[in-house]
Amino acid sequence: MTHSKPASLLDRYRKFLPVGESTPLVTIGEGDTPIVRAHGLERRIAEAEIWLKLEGCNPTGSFKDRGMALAVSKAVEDGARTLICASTGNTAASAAAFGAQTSTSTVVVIPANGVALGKVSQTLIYGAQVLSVRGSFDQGLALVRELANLPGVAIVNSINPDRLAGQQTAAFEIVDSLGDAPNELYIPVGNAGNITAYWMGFVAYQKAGFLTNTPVLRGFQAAGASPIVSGQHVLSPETVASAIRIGNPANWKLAATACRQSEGTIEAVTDEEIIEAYHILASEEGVFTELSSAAAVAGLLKRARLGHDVGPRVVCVLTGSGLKDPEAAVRYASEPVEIEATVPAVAQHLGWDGI
Ligand code: AN7
Repeated sequence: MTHSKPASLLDRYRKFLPVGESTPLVTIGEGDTPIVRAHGLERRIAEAEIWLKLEGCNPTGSFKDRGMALAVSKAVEDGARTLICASTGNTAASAAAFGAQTSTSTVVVIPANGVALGKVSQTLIYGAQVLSVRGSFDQGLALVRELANLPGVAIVNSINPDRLAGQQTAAFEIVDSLGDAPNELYIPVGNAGNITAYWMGFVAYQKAGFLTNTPVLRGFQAAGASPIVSGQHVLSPETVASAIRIGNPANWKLAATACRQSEGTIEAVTDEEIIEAYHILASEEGVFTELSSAAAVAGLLKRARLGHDVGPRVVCVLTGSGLKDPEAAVRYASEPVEIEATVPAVAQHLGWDGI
């Protein structure tokens, strides 16, 4: 029996992407992530059909692998010797994985405080050079923009248009799965690349005749890191959602335009609301997502609670895996209980009679 090699993400959607005959289609197995019905959320928001796009199921545990596949394919095509990025963690891990796979050296700049442990450890084990700078993500990105001018260095942050082009594929997959676009798309916003890419993807698919109406974009920043909501840079962004602790988003203008064209909104959710949504996703949906991803669901619950019309069909983009940040889970969940390894001890602890 012969098996044909399944097409990679970039190959599947190549006619929508800037790839040519000579572009090596690098892949680590990204894309084709599950989309599941959110029955727990639907019990809370009766009027809506709610879906979760599980981007944490990408190989490095976040949505970044989609755009990184294209950015690194193009960088390799152009002869880059070094990949460089600033990151709150997920971009770093993804760049490092693709760097390893293509034998390209990878340099990542992370803020010294507050990158989740799982992201740092992944990035290190893939073999990247990790530079922890005394400063914010925004300062790291300013530094990386300067270094990217050196010959042979490719910047793989979302200011690289190939990142956005590759990330459009998530929008394509949602339409392919549901048969049309949802009415609303709920998504966390940090550097504002992903929301921009989804919009590009929906618009491209509409032009191709694959969907009837583009969705309304509902982007959410953490309240302590919400420059797009306030209209002002945030010098010292603060939130438990470390991935979106960003005070001056690189794609601010593009995201604002996308949002306006979709007749959508970018709003803020508090850390308390994010943690509540994080718990609900885990305990009512069986989906362990990272805090930043939970911001989208916090936004959905908030809009419903405030009496806004939601739906009728909604997709929430869960951008990263909860396993990235085990310390958060331990902090916000209850501790394990230590007992003797006997049946009576178990029965006593659980309050089971008659054992
Ligand atoms: C889980 O890794 O900026 O609005 O350097 O890791 O496209 O920035 C991560 C961002 C949402 C926000 N969810 O996406 C980085 C980085 C998760 C993330 C976002 C990020 P953008």
